[in-house]
Amino acid sequence: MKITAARVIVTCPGRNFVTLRIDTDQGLHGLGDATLNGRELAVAAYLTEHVIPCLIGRDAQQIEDIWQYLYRGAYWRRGPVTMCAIAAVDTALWDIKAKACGQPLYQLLGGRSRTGVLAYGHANGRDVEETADEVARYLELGYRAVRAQCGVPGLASTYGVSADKLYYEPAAADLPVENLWSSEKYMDHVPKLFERLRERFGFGPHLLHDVHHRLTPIEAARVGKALEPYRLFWLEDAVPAENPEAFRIVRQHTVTPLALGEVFNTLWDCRTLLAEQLIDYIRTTVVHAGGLTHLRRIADFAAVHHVRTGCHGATDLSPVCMGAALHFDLWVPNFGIQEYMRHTAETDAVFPHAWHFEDGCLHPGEAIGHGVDIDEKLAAKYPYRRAYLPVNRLEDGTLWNW
Ligand code: CS2
Ligand code: MG
Repeated sequence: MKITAARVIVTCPGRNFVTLRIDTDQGLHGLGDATLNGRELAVAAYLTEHVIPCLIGRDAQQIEDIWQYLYRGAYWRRGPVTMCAIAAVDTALWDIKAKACGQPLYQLLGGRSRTGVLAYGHANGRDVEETADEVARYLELGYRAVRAQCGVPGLASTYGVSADKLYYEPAAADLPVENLWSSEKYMDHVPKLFERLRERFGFGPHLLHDVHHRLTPIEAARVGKALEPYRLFWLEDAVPAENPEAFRIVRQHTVTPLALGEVFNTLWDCRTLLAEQLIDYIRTTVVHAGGLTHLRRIADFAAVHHVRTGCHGATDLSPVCMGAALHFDLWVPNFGIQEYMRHTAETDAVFPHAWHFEDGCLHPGEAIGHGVDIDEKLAAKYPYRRAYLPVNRLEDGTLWNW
């Protein structure tokens, strides 16, 4: 089966998405997500200028060889742009292979390992009570796991809190907006949020929280300890992850489960954290970690060290990524949980898909391939619009982690 053509589709139904389509001489096509929030055109160019010319004429069935060719053969390895591009090719080729077999993708990975994919939604509010009301709404929607993010008194904004309650899109059009941050104010406030949530909802629902890279190791240890009475499912991105040794400090001080890795793009980024069991959930996902071929390797290495998966699933990961991730989640033996930030109706119209949400779980469906397609005519109605993620500063102006 030869690759005859490939093209990049950039569309912006409310936010930018980059999709790779690969066509073959047997009339089958596959799709892969190549969206990197705020750097979309970098990946689009990498694919168009440097990857697609090398794909034409290759055997679409040789998924592994093409992965190795694009990774080892590029010389300049790793990094979010390169690995997003490889992920898009890999996902499209798995989509094609499953279609050629007439099977839903999860069957090619090893079949289902569970009845459904436990998902978590995103409750957020300006203050504790509004956040608690949003948690109640997600529980009424059938979620059994809810991430809670709350405004911090004295700060005009903080990560994860938005005007729109069902959709969260941090990227703003044109140039980066600047936010102000105070770790002290945050650390004083966050235990109050979870004390209230457990008081109102008890210990039935899984509660999660995303620190979003903003604390030092000892601060993260302090927050982890302070949250222990509220038994979080996980505390995410407590510390920026370039220095994995930082988590040796956090781990010594708290039994609050730790999640990390949505910004990682290869197994080598995760290796120390997994080998030393410094975390409990690995957040790498299909679009940013080299596709299904590489994500399976990360999951297997994690499984050896009792670490479970918790794939990133924010609005800026397209429905193509979500579709492929759900097939991975249904198969992967050391599954933990899947993030599920809903896409808007505009986005869902551009990307018709087979998955659905029911009883707290996502289900990929039985369509062949990963079950997601793209309406290219509709996609063309939404031209690219430059957008950036925010930039964060401390109150004295010091540039900080967003
Ligand atoms: C967040 C994301 O979903 C999450 O856990 O960390 O919203 C993240 O901020 C965005 O994906 C960045 O593009
Ligand atoms: Mg996160």
